[in-house]
Amino acid sequence: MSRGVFILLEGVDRCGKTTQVGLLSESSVMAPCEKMNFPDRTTEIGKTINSYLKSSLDLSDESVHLLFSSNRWERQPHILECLQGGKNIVCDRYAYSGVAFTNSKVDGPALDWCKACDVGLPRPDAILFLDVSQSVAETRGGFGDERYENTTHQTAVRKVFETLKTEDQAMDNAPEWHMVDAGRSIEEVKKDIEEIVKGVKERKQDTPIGKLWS
Ligand code: T5A
Ligand code: NA
Repeated sequence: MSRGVFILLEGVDRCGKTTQVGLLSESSVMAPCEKMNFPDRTTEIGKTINSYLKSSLDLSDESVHLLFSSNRWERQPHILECLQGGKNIVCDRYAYSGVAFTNSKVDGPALDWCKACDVGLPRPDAILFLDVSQSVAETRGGFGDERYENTTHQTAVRKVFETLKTEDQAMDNAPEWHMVDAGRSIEEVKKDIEEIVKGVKERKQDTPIGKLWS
């Protein structure tokens, strides 16, 4: 039996990740599929993260970064169980958002420090980066409601994602990166994503499960 594949959707706020994660998880291409998202606001750690994002709690940059990472580690056993059991995973944000949103802060922690706490997590097989211009993202529903949703920070976040992509592309064992033009209709983006995922399954489902950034 082949293992499940681990597909990660990343991007700036309001790029349409949650919409596309939902559609992909229901697509026959991914069956059987488990849908995940980070932060997972349902756990005790996730509730603290939620208070921070809603600005009802203040934490140092380092402290909240480690909580976001811990929120992924608490799901590590379940992720491995799914993949080993032949279940595909589609995930809405992961360590890449973790590093991008912290390192992009003014005088934020260094890139290597940000990456260190996520080294060794289950490695996604592919990252589908939903690429949408900042001006389009800001016209979409709800932008500006949470802590990081302002133009300056989002622009800095994009730059860190670019750096992470470049670093991954220089590594032997890293997820595949696919840039998806997310400025199109929901249906067009969905079709593109399904085609990419078919290829990822063919290439990855008979390879060992990897560890992130190692
Ligand atoms: N964060 C996260 C960290 O700092 N560290 C970490 O380690 C992690 C994991 C919350 C914040 O946490 C930060 C990053 C975030 O700032 P979240 O819970 O994922 O992260 O919440 P959001 O990212 O805020 O989710 P978004 O609001 O960004 O939205 P999505 O998922 O990108 O977009 P979606 O699908 O909800 O769509 C937004 C709107 O656009 C419409 C939708 O209907 C919706 O109204 N839409 C489209 N409209 C036109 N054309 C399309 N193609 C469209 N696709 C969707
Ligand atoms: Na957001």
